[in-house]
Amino acid sequence: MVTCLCKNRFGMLMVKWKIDPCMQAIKSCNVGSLGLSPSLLRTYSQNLQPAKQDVKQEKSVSIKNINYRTDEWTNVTPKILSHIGRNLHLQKDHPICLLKDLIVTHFYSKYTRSRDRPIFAVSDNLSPVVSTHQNFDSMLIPKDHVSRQKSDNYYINSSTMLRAHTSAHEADLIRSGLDAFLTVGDVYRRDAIDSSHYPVFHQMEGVRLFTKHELFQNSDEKLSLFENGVELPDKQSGHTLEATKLVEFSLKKALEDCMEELLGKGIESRWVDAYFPFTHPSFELEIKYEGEWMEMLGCGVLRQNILDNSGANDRIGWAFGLGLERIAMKLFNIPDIRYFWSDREEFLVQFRNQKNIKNLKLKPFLSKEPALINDISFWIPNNFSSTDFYDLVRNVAGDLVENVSLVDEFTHPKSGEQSHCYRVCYRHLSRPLSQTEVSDVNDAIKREIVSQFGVRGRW
Ligand code: FA5
Ligand code: MG
Repeated sequence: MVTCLCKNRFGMLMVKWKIDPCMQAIKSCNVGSLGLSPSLLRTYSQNLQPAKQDVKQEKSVSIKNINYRTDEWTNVTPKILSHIGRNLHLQKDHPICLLKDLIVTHFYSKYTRSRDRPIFAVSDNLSPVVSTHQNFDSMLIPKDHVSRQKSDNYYINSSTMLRAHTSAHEADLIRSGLDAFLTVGDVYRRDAIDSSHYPVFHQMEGVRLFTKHELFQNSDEKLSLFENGVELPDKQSGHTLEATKLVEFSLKKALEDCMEELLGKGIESRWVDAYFPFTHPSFELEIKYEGEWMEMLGCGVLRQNILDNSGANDRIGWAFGLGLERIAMKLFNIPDIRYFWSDREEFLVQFRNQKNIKNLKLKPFLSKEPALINDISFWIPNNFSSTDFYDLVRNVAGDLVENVSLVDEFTHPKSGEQSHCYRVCYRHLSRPLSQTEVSDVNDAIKREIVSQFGVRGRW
């Protein structure tokens, strides 16, 4: 374990305990392997050429029968686009769908108005194709903010993208008049490759707004939601401290109750201060998973500008965004995020027609084959980001790769050229991998590095 300063994708530095990536690579090599379909395995071994991935060389890209023009921002790949429409959160008996239903049922039954009508509205079929305005501007993310980088997102073109979070729908849903809602959907990010990160995953967004009377429960006419104050670490300039504290309490209580309902009373969890451009104060909830703290969700008191811009200027509110895969991993004892995309019957059958979902634990069905590790070093091109390499690896090797970590960086003392060394950890899902087989995949990755990045390898 090492202590380090780390950032969430919205940029705030936080001191956290984090396992060294190198150690993580080695540690996760002991985790059980996954279920790839035999046909997919044949594809890997017979055809090591990556799918044609330069969508931007085409004039347009078609998604759900709609054509979008491409431009210099386009970086979606056919592999990523192939996930659109899978909608794991809508597949009956899929663990992501089961978990979504458990959370929705919890919110439906716990928060009701007269005659048991649920307070929260639920939407789970909004298109993942959104405008950059929805994904960023509507959530007050500045034009030059790091989280907009091409290296972190999948752009269809300069103004359209695959949503990077379900927060992309918040402003629209508030504008439509909703005061309390849950939104579930697939989100897309160029991110790390390891057991808890996948470029496509599922988030649930929750928002609840309060009028003055709802928040203070008509207790004291003198209390108010708003003031003309200054921003402090625990409140926004336009909010009173008492209103903020009540909203924060309501938010944390709602999430703690939900996690307790799902994962049981004894779970080890902790709140960590965080930063998001769209909430203040902001928090993340971490839960112990296999001995390590795993971040499950981000949340906070919504920036008042979002409510003002969406016609809800007389209200104050909270919002959260949680990662369904991470919670499902904890709930069902699923050791690796790639399982969710597995079409192996041994995996899916364990969730089918089950009654006691909350007590369901995945029974290991795969032998623990040893992982094979290969290091790849190359001179990096200008404007290179590690996520360019992660995308390339996913394109060539798919889910055969369990983990990739940057283990060394080197700058040539004379030429100033920089090189990166990545440790790629391979593990087959149902059978041992031979070193020859892995070498073939590894060589295909190297060929692709040279052709895509136009650089020299160091192998
Ligand atoms: C967000 O996406 C914010 N929109 C959440 C939010 C909403 C904050 C509303 C405040 C108010 P973040 O990038 O931390 O935050 O992602 C939220 C959760 O998604 C994480 O806590 C984690 O559970 C999950 N997550 C993030 N990246 C990945 C990934 N690559 N694979 C799987 N799950 C992920
Ligand atoms: Mg986060």
